[in-house]
Formats: sequence, structure tokens, C-alpha cells
Amino acid sequence: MKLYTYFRSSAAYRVRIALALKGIAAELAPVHLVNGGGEQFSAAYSEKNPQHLVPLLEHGDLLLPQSLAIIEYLDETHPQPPLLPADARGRARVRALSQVIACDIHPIDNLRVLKYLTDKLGVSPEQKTDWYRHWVALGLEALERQVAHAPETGLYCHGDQPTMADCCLVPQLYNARRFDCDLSPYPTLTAIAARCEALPAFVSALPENQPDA
Ligand SMILES: N[C@@H](CCC(=O)N[C@@H](CS)C(=O)NCC(=O)O)C(=O)O
Repeated sequence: MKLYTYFRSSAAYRVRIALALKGIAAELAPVHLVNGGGEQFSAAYSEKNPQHLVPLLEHGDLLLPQSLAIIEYLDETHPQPPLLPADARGRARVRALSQVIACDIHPIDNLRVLKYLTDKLGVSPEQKTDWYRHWVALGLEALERQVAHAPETGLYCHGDQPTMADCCLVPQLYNARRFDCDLSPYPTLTAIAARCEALPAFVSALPENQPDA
């Protein structure tokens, strides 16, 4: 199994956490998203992923993009420990929490969007940072409320074992810290992330612990 990754990519970070939680030793193939205009645009990588994004999982003749699809694939092929709950309601909740981050926060703060704002629309660095912080705050505010008082929330986003939602939360908060976002309004989310960050699987997936860092 090979994971195309970039140390700073929060979407790849999600998958690295999932691999580590499951104890799967995948080969890491770094794709530098910045150097030389971005290796995601090279002919060889574009052939594998026409979306020019990481992560991408290669498993035999399977080329699978999209972090959430990859995590669900890993969960089905390597069921222990499960990253989705056994019950339909629980699975739906974990997917919904994951998608708040992966579908509604992350895509509009992605590298290519920020680059378009500055390079094509002439937005200043300060405005770019404002943009980033605005969408992160909007998303995390809602997520905090969804998680804070829900009976399903435990030590982690759902129950007392890490799930796919935690694989999404930790990289998003890591990124938000890079942009100096104020995380004090989200005490439940930061407490959950702190518990996750103490686990070896989450430590091994950290951007600074990657070979391409
Ligand atoms: N929905 C995709 C998003 C993947 C994505 O946006 N990856 C970013 C890094 S976090 C990327 O490759 N960006 C390259 C670029 O913006 O040019 C997923 O969940 O895998």
C-alpha cells in the first residue's frame, strides 16, 4: 500500500492518522505541493490523480483519492480498530462531523483557493488570513456546539475510541494554529484534540514527523 502525501497536507494527515491507528505500514510517497510550482501537477502524478490533490492511496491496481473515501476503505479492509461505529446512527454522526471539516471548512481554505485569492484576485496577505480565519471560525463554532453537549460525545468526538471524526479534527486544529486562529471558543474540540495528540498514532502522523518535513 502506498500513500501519496505531503507533510503539511491536512487531508493526507487524516489518512496518516488512520493508517497509524490501524497499524498499517504503508509506503509514503511525498508529493511536494509548493516546490517547482507543485509536484501535484507533474505528468506522472496527474496521470494517477487528475484532481492534482493529495492524498492518494495506491493499493494494487486501485488508485483511490479523497481522504474520507480512503479512510472508509481502510476501515472496511482492516476492521480493527474500527474508525466508524457499529450502529447506523453512530456511523452517520461520525460521517457528518467529519464532513463539517472535510467538506465545509477545509476546501475553501485549501492551498489552491488561497493561491487564487492572492495570485488572481489580488487579495493582500492580511485579507487572505482573514478569509482563512473567518471560515475556520464559522465551521468550528458549529462543530463545537454539535459536539459539546451531545450524549454520544465521549473522550473523543464519538465515544471513547478515536473515530474518523477525530482523524479530521486534529489536522484541522493543527492548521488553524498555523494561521494563529483563536481556539479558545472551542474548549470541547481542543480537549478532544489534546487527548488524541497524546496517542502514539497521532504523534507519528504529525507533519513534523514526516520524512518530507
Ligand atoms: N477532498 C479532498 C481534499 C484534498 C486536498 O485538498 N488536498 C490538498 C492538501 S490538504 C492539496 O492537495 N492541495 C493542492 C493544491 O491546492 O494545489 C480530500 O479529502 O482528500
